[in-house]
Amino acid sequence: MAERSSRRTFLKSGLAAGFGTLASGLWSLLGGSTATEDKNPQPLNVSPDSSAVGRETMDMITMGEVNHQKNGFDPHAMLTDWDRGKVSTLPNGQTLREYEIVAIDKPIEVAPGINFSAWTFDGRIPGPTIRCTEGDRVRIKFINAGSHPHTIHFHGIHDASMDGVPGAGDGQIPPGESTVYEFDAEPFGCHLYHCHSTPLKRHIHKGLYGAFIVDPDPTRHPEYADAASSRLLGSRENERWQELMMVMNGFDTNFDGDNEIYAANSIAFAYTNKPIKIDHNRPVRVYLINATEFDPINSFHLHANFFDFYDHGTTFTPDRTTIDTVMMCQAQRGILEFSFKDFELGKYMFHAHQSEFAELGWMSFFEVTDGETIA
Ligand SMILES: [Cu+2]
Repeated sequence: MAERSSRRTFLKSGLAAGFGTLASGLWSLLGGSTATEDKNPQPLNVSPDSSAVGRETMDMITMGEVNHQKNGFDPHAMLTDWDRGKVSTLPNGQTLREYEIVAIDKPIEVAPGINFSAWTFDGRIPGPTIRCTEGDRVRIKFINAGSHPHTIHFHGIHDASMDGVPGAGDGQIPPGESTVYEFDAEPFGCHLYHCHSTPLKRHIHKGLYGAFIVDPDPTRHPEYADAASSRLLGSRENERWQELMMVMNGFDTNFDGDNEIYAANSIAFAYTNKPIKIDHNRPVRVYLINATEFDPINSFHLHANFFDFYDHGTTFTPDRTTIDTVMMCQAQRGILEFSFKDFELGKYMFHAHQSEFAELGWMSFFEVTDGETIA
């Protein structure tokens, strides 16, 4: 109860102080009453007629806009900005992908008016979405321009010296220094990377994580060639898919060891304020990763539709079929596949099905269209 009341106290004090403008009507959405009924005890400091997004939407989200330009990244662009690295071919014929990632301390506006003193990879949370193909050589120069020692630990198969943890290889990289991590990309799947400096939970919750996606090489999987090709970025079979990257995360904005803001890709209600356009003619594939600190699990729930789920993305046949909710511990991830073919066009909600997380920012919409898409 102490945790819960501290989060609510944060919201109420934020509203009172005027720096936070979180509306709280989502309780009503999930609980079946409306925000303006007397029985709803939550504060609501908004004028119902003042928003372009409509009263029902406004009742459950923050007011105002995050300055994405100042943040230096846009949560919509982030859905599809695969970083392929600098590509060349090694003498043995292997594809080499080279990256340079810089750790930078930087304030990030995670909800309108709420700035979080983040530690970032390349000035963004999540960091760059590294996307390569199974068997590629990946070489990452890591420069620590931050104020604390950091590492990059990749989830994947690699040598001990490349693991990016204290006590192995170069260990923690002090401010002003750099190192190189190099390995073959395997196994194929939906993975992540994150800082592994101590104290670990501080370094992760500050924002030092990102997606590491390894597409399967179809020539290695002749028995699943079609499925493998459909995941291989740039292939003809992949073109029809609408692929999106989402990292579920949270932010402890008042240093109480608990999150006050939740989101997919960091910015509270970004995909409610501006729904993600999806073409109903093409299937959707979401690379979903849980990087949430402090809370044991996070989850993804899709409305009015169901999806297939590939845990860790390391298989060609789904682990679970026809589900509408998946839960994940920290660092768990997977691939979701679904389609809105033959569905009514319109807005379809998706969010954490921990209602509290949804109320605090992890609430989103797909806008299903006839031809318009973000991907
Ligand atoms: Cu760190």
